[in-house]
Amino acid sequence: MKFVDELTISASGGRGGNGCMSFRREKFLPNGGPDGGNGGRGGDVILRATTNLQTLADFEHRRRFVAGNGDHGQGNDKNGKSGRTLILPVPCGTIVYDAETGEGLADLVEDGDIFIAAMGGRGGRGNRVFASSLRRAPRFSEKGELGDERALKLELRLIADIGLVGLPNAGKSSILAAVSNAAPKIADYPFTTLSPNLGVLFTDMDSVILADIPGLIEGASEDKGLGLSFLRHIERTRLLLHVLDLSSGEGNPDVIMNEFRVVRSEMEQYDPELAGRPCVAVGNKADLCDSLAELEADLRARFEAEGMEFLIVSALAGDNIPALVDRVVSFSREHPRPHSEIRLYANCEIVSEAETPRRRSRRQIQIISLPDGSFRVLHPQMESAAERYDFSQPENVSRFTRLLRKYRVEELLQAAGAVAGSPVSIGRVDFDFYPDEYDRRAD
Ligand SMILES: Nc1nc2c(ncn2[C@@H]2O[C@H](COP(=O)(O)OP(=O)(O)OP(=O)(O)O)[C@@H](O)[C@H]2O)c(=O)[nH]1
Ligand SMILES: [Mg+2]
Repeated sequence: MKFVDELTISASGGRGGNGCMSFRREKFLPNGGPDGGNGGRGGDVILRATTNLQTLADFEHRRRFVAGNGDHGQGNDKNGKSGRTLILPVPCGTIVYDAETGEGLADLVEDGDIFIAAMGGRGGRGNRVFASSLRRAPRFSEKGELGDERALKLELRLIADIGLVGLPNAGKSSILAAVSNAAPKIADYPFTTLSPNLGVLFTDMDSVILADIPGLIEGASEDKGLGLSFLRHIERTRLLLHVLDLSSGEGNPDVIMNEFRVVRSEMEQYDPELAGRPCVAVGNKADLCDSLAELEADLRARFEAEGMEFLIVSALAGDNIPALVDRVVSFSREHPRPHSEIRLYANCEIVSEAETPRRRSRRQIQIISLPDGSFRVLHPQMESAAERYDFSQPENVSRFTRLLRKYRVEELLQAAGAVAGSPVSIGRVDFDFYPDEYDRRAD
């Protein structure tokens, strides 16, 4: 399948159904009470990360997503049905940006992480709801709200623990195939790999994900070969394996070191931080070398001088592959996967299409920490409360604080890394985070 790692989609939540204005009509009941039901909620458009996808290619053919509208309320106390929610699967590692402002909205890292791309509108209330002892026959009802409409830029940065880099034909894909469950295309010509491959190395405890990307050549930063854009897929790795072909220059260490430097300097052009990432030099095709011991000692000394580890293997013959596997596994144990910069901390619960209007209150809170150090709280009820409350009235400030406490927003923000003074936004309301230590002391 074609590899696509960047595109823009549009998502519209469904419209809420209108509330109904109606009065009960029965034979011996001339003045029946109001019985207009509420409109149903519009459906949401939700992005959900899955390990079953490795590209955004599915979005190439369809970019506009509209969730279902809520049904209108009816007489006889009938509430309208909620609209259909659309759940769009995206690969793990998809970062969601607002396409207009470029603002980071979510980073869907783990399998099952979700982001509400566009929320459906609320249904209007029917006249039955407005009846009270003073107003027995309300002759009005509400219309449904429109759903959100948003343009979102999706960018994929694959999630992997280990990244394989090197010149074309060095044997990166062969190494991936030797250590993991992947079966990438391998052939004796450069640029066999045209898009990233992921492979999983299963250990008894956990699993390590490796990413193999197309080879880099001199001038890749000027877009020669396949360019540097695939490097974004190893940006989230913690260890790089720099694969070298030991048969280059008939086993001449100068040639091999030169090839190493070429790839290194291209990576540096892309991101100096990437060039500083922990890296093991892996000399491959050991089976082709005549004076292997000599070459190995020579190269080891050179890499050690650079402060790098060096290993020799033969992906084809399987020589020393277990040692490489050990190295990779022990590294990823010692350096567990960190949270990425923009991350969801608590996920929403997904409720199937047959949802109740009360569903909103059951949604869990999502906290997104953004690269600029600010935080965003996503939760329908709190967002709408933040809009409704007039914060110039102190009573409302304390009501809102109680709501935040009820949902344990403070704890979640702290878990997400918020410190005193961090900017936080809820819906369209911005404030600075100050954990309420004072209140607690008073308790
Ligand atoms: N003799 C020998 N050949 C190898 C070894 N490892 C890989 N090869 C061969 O080298 C060629 C290139 O291998 P690939 O794994 O496709 O190389 P790559 O680095 O993924 O290349 P690109 O995808 O083009 O960047 C293939 O013909 C492999 O069979 C090895 O250990 N020994
Ligand atoms: Mg390859």
